[in-house]
Amino acid sequence: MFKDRESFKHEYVDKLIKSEGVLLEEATQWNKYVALVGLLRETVISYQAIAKKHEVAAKQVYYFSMEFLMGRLLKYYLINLGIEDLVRVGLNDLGIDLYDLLEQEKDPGLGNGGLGRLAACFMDSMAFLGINGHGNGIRYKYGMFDQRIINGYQHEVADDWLSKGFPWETRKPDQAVVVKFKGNVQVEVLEGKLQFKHENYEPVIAMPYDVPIMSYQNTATINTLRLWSAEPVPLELDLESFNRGEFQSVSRSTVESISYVLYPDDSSQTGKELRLKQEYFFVAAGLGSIVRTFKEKKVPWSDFTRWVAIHINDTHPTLCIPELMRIFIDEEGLAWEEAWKITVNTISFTNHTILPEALESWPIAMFRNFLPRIFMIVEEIERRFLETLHQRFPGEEKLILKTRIFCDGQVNMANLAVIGCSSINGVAALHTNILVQQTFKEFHRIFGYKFNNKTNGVNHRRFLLAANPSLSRLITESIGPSWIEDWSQLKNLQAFQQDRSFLKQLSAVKHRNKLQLIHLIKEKQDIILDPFSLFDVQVKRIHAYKRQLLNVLKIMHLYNLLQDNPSSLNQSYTFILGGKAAPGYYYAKTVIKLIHALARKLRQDPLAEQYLTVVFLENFNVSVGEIVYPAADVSEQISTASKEASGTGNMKFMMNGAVTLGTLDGANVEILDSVGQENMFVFGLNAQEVLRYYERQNYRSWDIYQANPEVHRVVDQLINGFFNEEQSEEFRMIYDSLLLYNDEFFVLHDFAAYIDAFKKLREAHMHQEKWNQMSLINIANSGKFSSDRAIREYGEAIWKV
Ligand code: B1H
Repeated sequence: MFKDRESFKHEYVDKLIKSEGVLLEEATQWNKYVALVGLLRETVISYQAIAKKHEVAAKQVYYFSMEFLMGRLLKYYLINLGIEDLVRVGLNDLGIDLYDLLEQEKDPGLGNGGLGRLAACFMDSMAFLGINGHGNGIRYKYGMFDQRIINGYQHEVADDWLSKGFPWETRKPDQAVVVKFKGNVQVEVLEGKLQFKHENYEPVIAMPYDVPIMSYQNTATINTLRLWSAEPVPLELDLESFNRGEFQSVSRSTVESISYVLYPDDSSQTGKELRLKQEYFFVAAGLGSIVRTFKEKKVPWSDFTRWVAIHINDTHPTLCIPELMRIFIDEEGLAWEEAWKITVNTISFTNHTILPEALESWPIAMFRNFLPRIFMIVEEIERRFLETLHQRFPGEEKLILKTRIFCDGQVNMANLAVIGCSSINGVAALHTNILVQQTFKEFHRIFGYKFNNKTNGVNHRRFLLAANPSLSRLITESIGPSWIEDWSQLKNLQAFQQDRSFLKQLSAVKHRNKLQLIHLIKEKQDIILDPFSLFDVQVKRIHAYKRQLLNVLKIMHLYNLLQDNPSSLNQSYTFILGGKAAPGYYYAKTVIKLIHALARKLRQDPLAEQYLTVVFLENFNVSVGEIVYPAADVSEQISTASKEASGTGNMKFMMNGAVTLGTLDGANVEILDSVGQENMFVFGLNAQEVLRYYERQNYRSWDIYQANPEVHRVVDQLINGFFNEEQSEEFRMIYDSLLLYNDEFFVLHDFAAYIDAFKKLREAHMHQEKWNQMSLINIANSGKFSSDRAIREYGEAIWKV
């Protein structure tokens, strides 16, 4: 790459001239940023070219996901290439501050939350471990909206992230794919075989944009994230085929709407037409390009599974199953049985949620209209599936009802996915157990061998090495640098448990990171925080099951304690909450307003102000997360047990030394296994208890409200003018959710246990050294939650690479 600083400077100035057409003196910050990215991208893709030349033929993994929350790439790639210092100093010589260029970069928000960020972490770990693993997704023109808070209310602003271009991507017109919607299917018999001809369809050009993926110091494996953009068919082609009556013309705007915007709701599905179009669009495009590449190998179709693994990230890409069948049968002339065998063995599936409102289904009429040929194939898949069911489980009507694909006028995507894949995994041990015992219990009887667990992981090089340089330095000074490439080495930090000087340094690091977060909040929101206060953080999407409300009620309770006895708190607490609400999710938006109302109330009370501060972090995203995780003392992971499939923020906090206050939900259970009871604050109902309540319907929130005066008091304060005398009805909906609608998420049930756990936490925090030990033990045991561990498991057990 760059031999030394001088050669970097030379190449950089040259790049500015050749690609941006400006001399250094004339260049804008944007020019300077684009030139630097251009240099790095060229470097990375030249490694890719070299790697391809030397590559021994290897199996390719394709990770299909509607979402990839990549985060900013520039700083991360400088670290991965090992040239951060060289570039910083070189730019400095040229009068450029690297920090300014880093700030030019947009954070591509092509995802909602955990599911999209998991896909990004997995891309890194595949490249790190030398797996040829490529991402396949959608290049949304508008990503996740920007959140603005005005007067305590969330407003959504379109995320025009491509306005000036995205310099990491390369458009590949030679690799475009035509995707066909609607129309009708003609069936003919040719040489004794059925032939299916799709006519009068609406064609869309899928245009790929490739982003090279390189991980830490591994120049031998450069993978590709391929994102598809929808474009109209070129006019020449259009006229020609149009005259032949082969297909229908579609307006430019109808076509472009397909890749126009990310659906910003990660917890409910509306069955909207456009979403179904998006799903088929990126599935058909991706498979078209995979099959094209495979055919260049000139090996028989029976070898497909040896060379290709396709993974579907939740059910959103489930159409991979019928689409691969369509390609094999209609385009390549395979028989059904052979096509089915290859398809099932090639595809694997991860489930990310058991929330019923998030499980995907499509009205049959809509499905048939948009995808007539795919519909026929899904019908045939179900026909054959039911045939085997009747043989294996005669007379078991309930089994059939729960596993069939077409039911109540809907196409059930999860059932299609389970039937058409070879592996189904949950994302944490508890979640997988619930899948097997509840959600898919009938399927478990039929396909028990398909089910397995792969506990999530996060990229510790992004969320520890890159996001927390102070802590990384301390770790490397103590145990050497091998932890960067080998997560299991973090365990060696345990040896420093009794090392006073180490523990002091650990708390100094935390202090420094708090100052950084304080700086950010001052700049962005003009709020000043106290670095000596305990930072208690809950950042994640706003959702009833994640129970931001429980956190709010806890803070209100602390306020009440203070009112009753001004010396009841002997230290200052800062509660930081952040996250986006889906635009149509009125309850979640009301919770955001409630958090702001509470923040104001505390600010206006001179006594409370000394002890309790609430801040709502505006526009939480990957970049903000990278500042927040390293600064947290306490990680709030308080979802109703059984509801959070895994959680991944919990892991990011843990590896940055925050202590978890949480329920036994998702991966919290495994965090507890790793650190032990003494190093985590656990409370509340467990999953079994929650599920039993649902089953027996014998929970009465009213009884708790009546029995517990502290609960009674905070619940009343939601509507008695405590926040605002004029608008005491503002939070009626939240009040009603707790009492009138019987508190679906057991907020009142868990309140007392939560307060109690927080009290223990407060006491623990008073012993500074003890607290620092807890923090250390969390870091030392976080290695298991690296996505390197998760991807190694996927590679070995599922993809067979
Ligand atoms: C998760 C989603 C999700 N589970 C629907 N399900 C979406 C569902 O746009 N949609 O329609 C988008 C996303 N996301 C999360 O996945 C879980 O809630 C987390 O617990 C888990 O950690 C994460 C990664 O596995």
